[in-house]
Amino acid sequence: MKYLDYIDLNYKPSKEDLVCEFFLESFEKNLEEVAGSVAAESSIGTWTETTTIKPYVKKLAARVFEIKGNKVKIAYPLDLFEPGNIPNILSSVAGNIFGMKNVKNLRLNDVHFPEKLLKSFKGPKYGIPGIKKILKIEKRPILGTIIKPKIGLKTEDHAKVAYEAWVGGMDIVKDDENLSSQKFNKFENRLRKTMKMKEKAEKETGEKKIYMINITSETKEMLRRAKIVESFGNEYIMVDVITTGWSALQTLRNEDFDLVMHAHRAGHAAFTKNTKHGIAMKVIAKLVRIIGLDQLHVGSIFGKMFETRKEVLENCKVLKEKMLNFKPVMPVASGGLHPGLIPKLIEIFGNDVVLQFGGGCHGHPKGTKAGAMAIRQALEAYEKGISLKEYAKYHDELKIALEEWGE
Ligand code: CAP
Ligand code: MG
Repeated sequence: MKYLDYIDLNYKPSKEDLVCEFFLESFEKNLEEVAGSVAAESSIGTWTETTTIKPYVKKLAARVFEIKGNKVKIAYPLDLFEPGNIPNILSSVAGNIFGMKNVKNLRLNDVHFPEKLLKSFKGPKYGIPGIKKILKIEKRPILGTIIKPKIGLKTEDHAKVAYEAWVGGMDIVKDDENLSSQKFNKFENRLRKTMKMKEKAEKETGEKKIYMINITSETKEMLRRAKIVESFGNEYIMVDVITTGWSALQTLRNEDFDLVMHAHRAGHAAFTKNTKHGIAMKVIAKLVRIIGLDQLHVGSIFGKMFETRKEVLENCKVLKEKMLNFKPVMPVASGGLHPGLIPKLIEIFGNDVVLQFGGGCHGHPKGTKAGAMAIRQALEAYEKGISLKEYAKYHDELKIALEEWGE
């Protein structure tokens, strides 16, 4: 088959096809042929015809069925893929094609998975309903902080900062993405000491508190760490999904731990940020949901990261829209957030969101507990329909936060 043989603009994908939407730019005026080369290379073809091709193999050829400007849609027969195998699917539709010489730019903007393929994956164990039940929080956003400095604190200092954040009003305290089990803060020791502080904070506040410990490591070690967390009766783990990889996540999910899994996406911007080349974050969000993690960073619009409101809302949409019988995944807004942004954040995200404040909690001039109090006060003000400025008149911690970071 020649590249142009992979084009069939009259083809109507069947409901069993996997359909990919690409942005494609070619160097010359041969976009159709380059689209054909993408379909070939991501299914059964290569740069030249081969004598070994059989008529029955052609049934597995991908087909370019729509080209509108630089938007190209390609349909893939279901049998091209192994059920239950995310790495395999990506090795076709997000593999060699990004590196082909005739492709100037290529971005995988969306993937529509057929139900038959979705059925071979677990989906989230808890998702939004399960998380709200565990946290006993029904009608407000969940408030979280990330221990700062990102790494470096000794275990006892880490646990103390966590305690201050919990008693100040945070629901969740999480490890940062690059904390694992470095010599200054070993995993088991951190778990033990921080859990003790969690129990202390729960007693003092009468509120459910959550510790999201980072288990990111080699897969077997991750399973070992998850088992320890589960044995301590902790409810959550966090894992860096990009750096650990799809196969490790499937292994983790297949263990069916009684643990809510928080997906940190450190590294995603290496291929999601460029709108002309790479893979869109909404595709990553779909993969995380299909494999079955329970909450995922989606961008924060107002903070320090790059994503636009449109992109962030698209990420939220794929986490919550109907997808087989998969539970919706809780979006996490994080990165450069502070108490003054809370009304705007809730206006956009609604209540089904985790709002996370790292520097915006531990950077408060009066310290972590005051930072957490300011965040909680900003939420209270919003819930009471009072402006932050007005509420700050009677709440010093919020007043100082607004002076420090504004709204
Ligand atoms: C936020 C954070 C998160 C980012 C990740 C950080 O801290 O802990 O990792 O939110 O980005 O290390 O930057 P700050 P995203 O609150 O101090 O910014 O959520 O976009 O994946
Ligand atoms: Mg971080």
